[in-house]
Amino acid sequence: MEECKKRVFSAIQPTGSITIGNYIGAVRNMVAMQDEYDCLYAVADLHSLTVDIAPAALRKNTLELAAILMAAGIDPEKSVFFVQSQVHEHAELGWVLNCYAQFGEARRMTQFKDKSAKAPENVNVGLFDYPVLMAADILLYMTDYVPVGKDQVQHLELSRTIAERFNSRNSPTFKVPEAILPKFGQKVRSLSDPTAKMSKSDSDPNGYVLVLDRPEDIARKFKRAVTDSDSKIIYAPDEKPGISNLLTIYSAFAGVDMDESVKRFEGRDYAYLKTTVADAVIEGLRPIREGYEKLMADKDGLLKTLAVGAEKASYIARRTMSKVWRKLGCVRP
Ligand code: ATP
Ligand code: LTN
Repeated sequence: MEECKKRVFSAIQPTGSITIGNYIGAVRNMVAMQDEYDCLYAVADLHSLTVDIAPAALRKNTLELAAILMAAGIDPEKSVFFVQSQVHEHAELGWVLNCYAQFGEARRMTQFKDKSAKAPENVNVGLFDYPVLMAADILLYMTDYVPVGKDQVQHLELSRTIAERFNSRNSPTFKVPEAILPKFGQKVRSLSDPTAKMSKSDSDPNGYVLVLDRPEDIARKFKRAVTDSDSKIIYAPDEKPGISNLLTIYSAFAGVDMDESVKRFEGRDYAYLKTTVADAVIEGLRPIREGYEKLMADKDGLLKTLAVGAEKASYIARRTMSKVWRKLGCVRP
């Protein structure tokens, strides 16, 4: 009998184009897990509605992100790959789980505090509720593992709390999921402020490198990267966050471990480090850019692939929801 594979779910919101932080922190693990696990991956467009995004931008970003993820190695033949809003059960379970999340728990989420401080003019209820919808995404598929970067760990903890609460108030229904973090690169830092996370919503575009950035822009951003005053190239995230960040990015793109990275830069200066890291990133991103262009040239094909994915995801989602409605006492024919 074939052993039942563990299930993996993750999603990325199409709020903007993805950075090498997203790539190193989440996408690489998502790609790597496809061979061993039963994976479902989504473009989380409902989550993007929590920011003020124009319809044309959401449409464009959704297709663009889907193409980037596929070009980066998410394979719709191996994994179920879809757009979140095409599977209506996400919103339905989101509502149900609202009633299993406490106001005080959601209020403690640091992402909510950060994002509401950054955009005080639009602190909508969706922004507050964001982690509950994320819990719905995960629990809907009886997920075992969730590959994410470090900033999502607190949300994962809330998903676990919600699952446990539902299971104990009703009866065992949901799997209690676990976060999977990469060995290194859990928090890739901004190139212009290495104390902060690299983030695509940073107001300073020199802080992040986008997967689709042009080679000359990548080279320029690394050249300007903030380092520190001495000239030692060692991995010491607390004392030398800028240099350690460059080494982390290098390790990820050159495909070598940290010891090997540090060895390669022994006796070299910062200028050499910056150009070598930039070259590795440019080379590593080249096939993704090329794959992306090809996929975007056939938008109908892309839409069809996503529709097939949504159909497969719906099959699992429907079964979970019929269990949930029954357990809750919502009457069904
Ligand atoms: P925003 O800047 O709009 O908050 P973001 O760049 O943080 O967005 P998300 O869509 O929130 O990106 O994140 C997608 C995935 O990438 C998540 O799993 C997240 O943990 C991971 N991630 C985001 N930024 C980083 C980073 N700097 N280092 C490592 N992982 C990251
Ligand atoms: N909130 C996540 C995106 C996301 C997600 C998920 C990640 C939405 N639903 C479910 C893992 C599992 C983010 O990275 N900003």
